[in-house]
Amino acid sequence: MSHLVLLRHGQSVWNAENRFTGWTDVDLSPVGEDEARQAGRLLREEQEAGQLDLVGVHTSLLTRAVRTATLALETMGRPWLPVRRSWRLNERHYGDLQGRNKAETAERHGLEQVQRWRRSYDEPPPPLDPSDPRSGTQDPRYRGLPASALPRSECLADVVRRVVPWFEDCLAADLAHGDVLVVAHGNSIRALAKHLKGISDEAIVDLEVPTGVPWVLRFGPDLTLEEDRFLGDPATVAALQEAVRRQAGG
Ligand code: DG2
Repeated sequence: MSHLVLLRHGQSVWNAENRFTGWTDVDLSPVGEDEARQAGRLLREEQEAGQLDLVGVHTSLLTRAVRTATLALETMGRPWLPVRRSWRLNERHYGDLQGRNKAETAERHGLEQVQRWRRSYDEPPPPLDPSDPRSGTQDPRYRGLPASALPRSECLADVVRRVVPWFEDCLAADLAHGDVLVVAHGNSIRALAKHLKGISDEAIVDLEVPTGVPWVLRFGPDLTLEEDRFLGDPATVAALQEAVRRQAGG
């Protein structure tokens, strides 16, 4: 038996400003730092109750996930756990929407269109122009990737295509040795959960992942998913999920 803990980073400064973020590298807000520590406290309680014994950690290459992992591990008393990072866990690339306010974008394009860009499985947002300074081609963290592999916009199906090989090549082997924490993003976690829980293309539109709330998945032999639960008060978690759903309005 092993556990996978999926943790969306704490609130970022652009989450606080209700702006589409994607691959933009923004830091945690003070609220996000508190959420990361609170996630660490919840994980420590699981650990002390004998329900969890982390052997390793994975994060994206984005600062908000890196710092969330650091703060949570310090709080749970395991700052020494080995950590690996991959661009494959990055947030879905939000294309030309990156930097734009979600509610203002809904006023301009209509709420229905914005919700399709946010949640439909296969409709990517408008792409970034390759010459756009937001395209990140000079960013040293992606120097191992050919410029042609850097996304200019992604739908959730694109994220599934980059996350599933990472799960099979990297995470599945780790889970054979014990419990693992993955600190990532709303949509890279939705993509992973879609694969692990077998959620259909239609039903995935309803899955919302709040910031800073650990989501524990328990696996049996042969990586069969046996149970999954968010840590913390269920009513509070449901209210946080609803707040994410309504970020563009409605
Ligand atoms: C958010 C997700 O990603 O936004 O890119 O704006 O998890 O890195 O804060 P994160 C973004 P929504 O898809 O929920 O609008």
